[in-house]
Amino acid sequence: MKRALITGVTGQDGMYLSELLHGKGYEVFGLVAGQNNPKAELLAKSHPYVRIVSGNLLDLVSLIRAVADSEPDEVYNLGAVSFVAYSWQNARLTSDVTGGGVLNILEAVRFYQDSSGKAVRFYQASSSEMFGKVQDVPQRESTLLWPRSPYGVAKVFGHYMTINYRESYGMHASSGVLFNHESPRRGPEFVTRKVSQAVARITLGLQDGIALGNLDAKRDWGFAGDYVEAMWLMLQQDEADDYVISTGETHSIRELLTIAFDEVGITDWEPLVTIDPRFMRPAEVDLLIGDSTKAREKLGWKPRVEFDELVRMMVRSDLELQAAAGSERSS
Ligand code: F7E
Repeated sequence: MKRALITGVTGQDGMYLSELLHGKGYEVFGLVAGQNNPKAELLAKSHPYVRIVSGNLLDLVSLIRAVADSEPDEVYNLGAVSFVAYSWQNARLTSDVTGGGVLNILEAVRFYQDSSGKAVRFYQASSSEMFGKVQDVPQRESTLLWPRSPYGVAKVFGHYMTINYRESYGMHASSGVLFNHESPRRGPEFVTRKVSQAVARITLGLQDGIALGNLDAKRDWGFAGDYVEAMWLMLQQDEADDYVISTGETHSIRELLTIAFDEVGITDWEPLVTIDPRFMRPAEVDLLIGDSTKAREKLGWKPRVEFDELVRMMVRSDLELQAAAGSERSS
């Protein structure tokens, strides 16, 4: 039975990856930070097979212990401060966790490999945010990185550190440059879920409208369930490498709104949306569209869920959640 340790296990990707690995017969360990963390309690209920290990990406000693205790064959580093807008207000913390945390977990893995003699395969969750002010369209593995947020800068650090550990120590360390990936489990601070939740609440008469920032930004949005499969495939290759994971399609926030409102039969959505400068970013990433040819050819990976289907799935899920919360409120 293979063993995997996942950091960021309580997040959207951590949950999908746990399910995938559990389905493949892995023993899954999940790193959870903090004392009495409510997310750990929720995870224990929804994913009882995940063995929770206490540790924090900021605390190298805790990581050394977590890796030694879980004796992993594979380590997936998904933990990060991941909300781009928040990273300007918390630039130091974002740099430490999202950037420095990668160095800490790499060191913990290297220490474990050296002391136990067991080879460990490592996955780093890199991000399309690293492309920032894009230097190629579409973006691929060789595209020059030009991050536009403290989050993007921190991810670049982690990305190159992963490559450096591969080249310096021969570690099987791969970096997945994942473009935006969403699902009904996405946090409500991200734009897709913010929209799907608002559309559901507007439909049920719980909210009048939605305040957003830049409606013209374009993203390459895929389904998180498809993307965790790419993470696993990277670690099954003989050679570690870096891969762009994307759909190859780009859509604006306006298109997202059109589909989300269409799902509930609203075609004229403009009166329901206000532009609020609070949601504008100090520097925007205007256009992301990825070229995942390498992953398709070498990993045999391809996305299954289309953008239209993804948005509708999220709206339907939020309608159910909001309706269930409503009936609880009235009972
Ligand atoms: O923003 C625009 C916003 O916060 C998408 C993270 O998973 O993907 C994600 O980063 C776009 C931006 O995701 C609102 O300005 C407009 O252009 O959903 P988001 P993100 O910043 O692209 C990458 C790959 C990651 O690695 C990150 O961890 O939508 N936008 N109005 C808005 N965005 C938000 N959140 N809220 C708004 O009201």
